[in-house]
Amino acid sequence: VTARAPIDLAALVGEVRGGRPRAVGRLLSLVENDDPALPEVMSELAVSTGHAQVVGLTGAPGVGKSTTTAALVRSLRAAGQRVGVLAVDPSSPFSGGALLGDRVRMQEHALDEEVFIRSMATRGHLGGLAVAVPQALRVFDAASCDTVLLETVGVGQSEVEVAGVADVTLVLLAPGAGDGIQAAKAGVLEIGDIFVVNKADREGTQALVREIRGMIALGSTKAWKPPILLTVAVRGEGIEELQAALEKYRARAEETGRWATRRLERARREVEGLVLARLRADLRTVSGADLDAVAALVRDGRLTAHQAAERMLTGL
Ligand SMILES: Nc1nc2c(ncn2[C@@H]2O[C@H](COP(=O)(O)OP(=O)(O)OP(=O)(O)O)[C@@H](O)[C@H]2O)c(=O)[nH]1
Ligand SMILES: [Mg+2]
Repeated sequence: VTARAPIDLAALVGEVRGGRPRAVGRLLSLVENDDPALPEVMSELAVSTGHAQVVGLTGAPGVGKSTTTAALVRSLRAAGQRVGVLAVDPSSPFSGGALLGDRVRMQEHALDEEVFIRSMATRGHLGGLAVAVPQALRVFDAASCDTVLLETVGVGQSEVEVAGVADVTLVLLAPGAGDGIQAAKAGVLEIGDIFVVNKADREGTQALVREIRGMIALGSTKAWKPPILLTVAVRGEGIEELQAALEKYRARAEETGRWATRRLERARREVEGLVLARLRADLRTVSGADLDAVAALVRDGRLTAHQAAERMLTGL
């Protein structure tokens, strides 16, 4: 076993605060690999965080999330913002692969020192997405990003989970085969703070807008009525309006307390994730009971699973 070169944490954190892209990348790798130095790193970073608005983008495959992300980066940069982009792939154990296409799309921003782009895989991460993503977001935040765009890659319930770590969630839909409301997975429509009908250059846009409007009306008890915006992301159309909607959302949410409530919920989930990960890792040592031995008793019908769980938790 070769010893890892010691990391000069103070220097690294200092460089991240200064917005040095390489340092940001290095710290994100520590997050992704669940490095033992993370607790210390995070405590160093803590004072520099809390500023960035985290914007989650979700929607069916091919609806235009990456194109919209790239267009938003352009528009936010024009407004002088520093921007982070985090593409999360919860289904893949390593970075790269599926995200390659997105990297090409992001190429125009690749040399911009005020844009940080990172793709991250969370499968196999201790504590999973609920722990890894908030920590990564904190790194962008500490690097003085004003906005962090969070795109989910892959499929599954993870979309909803990722939305849970964002300050505001954009649900993207598009007219045409397979991109409309019926294509949205269960639970995704409920999490939309802002609806974006992308590919508004296509036929069926107005019908889709009516459909979304009808659906929003059903949940009209909400304090915030989600607006519906039209975009043609490939041409950058409607993106300034989308940026304005994000600003409006933040102002409103800060006013009503929704902002703070969401961040509380996010912190709660993150702490819970860390606790559960620790419990899982410590399971054998916490009670002194041996999981394998207990499992054998369950297999042989000498303990019920409930009794076994009790034994694991209490040692009795
Ligand atoms: N006509 C039209 N095509 C668009 C628009 N926006 C994006 N597209 C095209 O739709 C395709 C998919 O766009 P992406 O941005 O990769 O979609 P995505 O949601 O990120 O896709 P996944 O990451 O694979 O889920 C690309 O070929 C885009 O060029 C638009 O406004 N109008
Ligand atoms: Mg994409």
